[in-house]
Amino acid sequence: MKPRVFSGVQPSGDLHIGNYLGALKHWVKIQDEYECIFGIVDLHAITVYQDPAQLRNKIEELAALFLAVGIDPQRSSIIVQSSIPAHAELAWMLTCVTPVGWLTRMTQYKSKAAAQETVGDGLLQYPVLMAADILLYQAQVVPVGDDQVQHIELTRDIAQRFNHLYGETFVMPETRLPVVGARIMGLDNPEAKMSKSTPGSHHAVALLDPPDVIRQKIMRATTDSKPAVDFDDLGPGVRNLLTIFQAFAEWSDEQMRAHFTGMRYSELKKQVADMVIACLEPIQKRYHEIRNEPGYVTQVLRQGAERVTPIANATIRLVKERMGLYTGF
Ligand code: AQP
Repeated sequence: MKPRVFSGVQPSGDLHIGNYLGALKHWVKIQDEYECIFGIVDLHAITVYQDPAQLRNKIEELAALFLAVGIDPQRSSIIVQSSIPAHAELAWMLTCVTPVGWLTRMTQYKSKAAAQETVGDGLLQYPVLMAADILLYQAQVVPVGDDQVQHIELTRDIAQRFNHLYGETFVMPETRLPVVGARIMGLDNPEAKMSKSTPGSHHAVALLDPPDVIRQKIMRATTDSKPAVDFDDLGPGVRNLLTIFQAFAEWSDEQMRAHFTGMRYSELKKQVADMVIACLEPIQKRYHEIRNEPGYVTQVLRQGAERVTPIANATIRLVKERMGLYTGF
């Protein structure tokens, strides 16, 4: 049997090249090696307010984007988290074994809470729900970007604590990071990661941005006061642009040095924009085709839910038995 993978994306805004290079691009590549479950984690998205009509639309958009980047629904299961009640059910059971102190020290909680007027309890519980997503499917591997490493470590802590209290139940998941592109930074501020929820006209390149918009955003990217690329003294903005190019082009470090050393920043930006536009073009084309196939996305999501529900139900039953909850019928 192939080892199992779970990973997800929140339908919380426009999917950007950070999400793609940090996660989705690698999901596509591991589909033969693993039994993959890829989630549109809408219950996570509502930890901060989402406009209901927009959220519904974003869920479908994200499913179509999963397909457009190359997730194959015959080999991998694409699911919407809220269509499988076991995610929320297991999250509650795990909440009951998770010390609050583990949650209040999460970096993402601290930064997202700081941006809210009223902090919902869901924002604090977010990593427990993420642990439930992973442990529900007894996933061995979780391919994510660098910002999620702390949450997967917490998932392991929660699994360990549960196993200690109630007996061996959960498989211990491992984090899988991309070698290049694990943390793409904002184009406007290369000190902070590119994020769907960060405002700013040229903060992020969305996967569905038209070519002229992509070019404009990249040409405006923050660099530094030096004139040209010096690999021995790279500022964060230039490093970020080179990383974006390298992750899309899949070039070696040697190729990067040979090609970009001494290149003026305006030419670097032009070449990064060309590469991003060329790589996103087929994805965008496929995306529009998929959106024009009535019923296709719904069918994929239904098929995904049907495929994974038996796995989820088996875990819930096991956890109930372990905890002494009612399993009489
Ligand atoms: N900047 C990034 N560089 C590399 N990988 C990234 N990921 C996110 N940002 C970057 C990875 O994308 C996957 C999906 O992320 P998510 O939707 O679950 O939420 P997130 O990590 O919180 O991403 P965002 O874009 O910052 O969304 P918001 O603003 O809604 O919180 C994950 O594997 C993540 O590591």
